[in-house]
Amino acid sequence: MAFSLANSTLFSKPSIFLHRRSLAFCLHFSSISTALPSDKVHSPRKWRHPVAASLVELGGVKIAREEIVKDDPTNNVPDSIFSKLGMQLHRRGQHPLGILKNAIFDYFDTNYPNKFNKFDDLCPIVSVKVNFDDVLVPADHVSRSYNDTYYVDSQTVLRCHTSAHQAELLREGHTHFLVTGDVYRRDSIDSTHYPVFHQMEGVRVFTPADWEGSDTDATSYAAEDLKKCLEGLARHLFGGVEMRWIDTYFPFTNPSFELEIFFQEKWLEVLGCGVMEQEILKRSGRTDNVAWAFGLGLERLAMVLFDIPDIRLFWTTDERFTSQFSKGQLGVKFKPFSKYPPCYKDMSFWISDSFTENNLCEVVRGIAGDLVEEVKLIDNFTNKKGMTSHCYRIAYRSMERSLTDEEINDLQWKVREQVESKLKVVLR
Ligand code: FA5
Ligand code: MG
Repeated sequence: MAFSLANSTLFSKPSIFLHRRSLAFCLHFSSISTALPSDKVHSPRKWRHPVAASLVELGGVKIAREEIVKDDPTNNVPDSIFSKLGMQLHRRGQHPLGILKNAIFDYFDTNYPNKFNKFDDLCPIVSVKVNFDDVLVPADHVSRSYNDTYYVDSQTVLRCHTSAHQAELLREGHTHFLVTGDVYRRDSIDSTHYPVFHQMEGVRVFTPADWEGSDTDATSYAAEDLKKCLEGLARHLFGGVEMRWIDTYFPFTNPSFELEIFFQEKWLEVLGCGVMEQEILKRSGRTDNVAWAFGLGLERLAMVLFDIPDIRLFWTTDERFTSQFSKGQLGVKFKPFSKYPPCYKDMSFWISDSFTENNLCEVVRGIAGDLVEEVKLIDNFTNKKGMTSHCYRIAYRSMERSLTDEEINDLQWKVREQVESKLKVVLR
């Protein structure tokens, strides 16, 4: 199940919380950043099992694989995730995410000249405190669980949202800022969810002078300004597009909203936002102020903007994809290269109490990498003895080539083996 920071309770608690020294190397802001070259390997083997580098450079700091991927119960970061650290797709001017980021910057630069400070290389390895506590995420919130978040150790996570930087930047005195970065979540597998994606956070602080002239209260003033700003951004990016506001809940904003855009015959959630909880402002020494904040899902917006049908495509180095985009070109529509056939494999098993869909997806991704297109629950029943059976359908499909039966059977056998041994389920 995809978690959203809108959810409010913890369904599965992590079993062990050892207290260990947390990583200090990256918990400050970085200023230099080097995007690692993505591997240009096209052979099926490499595509399926990306070989993780042993070192990544984040903000000028070199971090060894052993610091991030550990055989330790307080760590749940797999190699496939480590290999994405430092890629910084949002900093590549020719990449759809970089093009989109720059278009959003243009909007803010035009409408609020010299107002918004921009940060796009803050380190994604952050403390539990800044990722959750500082933005008032309750102790029992589902997003804190090991099922939903990648923990480096019990006090350190791969940020699950760019909101992790809100409080720190406010404390440093920033009142208008945009933070772009890669974020990490254990999540379900389908065309709009990926365990690494990119967000842009926006925050604007108002002082009493801003709203006192209007005939509304501070909160309504900020909420109205927020919606106006984001609707303007949507018009800037899309021209005309069908969209709607949904009321929702976030621990860090009140009121809170989500914006949805109609895409591929469905409503697609592209951002969360709201009026910042007063407590966050108070703790940063801004008792008399109000603020709005938003968090955009860059892949989701880019999918609509460029007509990109599958979120995995953002990570491909296939030139048939990358050559279709160029710096500053917003209006381009992606032309799919030939679509290769999917192959479906069903798998039924009796679940155990500790079974979760995110754990299943992690196992499947670990084996099939980006060859897995979707993992979907298609049947679910409980028998008279109280045993629950799940049937999942796994869709395998490469975006770059046809897969052979042998290759898929091989993957599926490995999945079955690991699902049984790692997830403690009984295959039927
Ligand atoms: C948040 O992450 C909040 N921090 C957003 C926010 C910021 C709200 C500031 C209020 C104030 P949420 O979990 O809904 O909210 O994610 C925000 C956006 O990220 C979603 O709307 C969606 O566009 C994108 N997103 C979420 N999960 C995924 C995923 N697995 N893959 C791709 N995009 C995703
Ligand atoms: Mg959401």
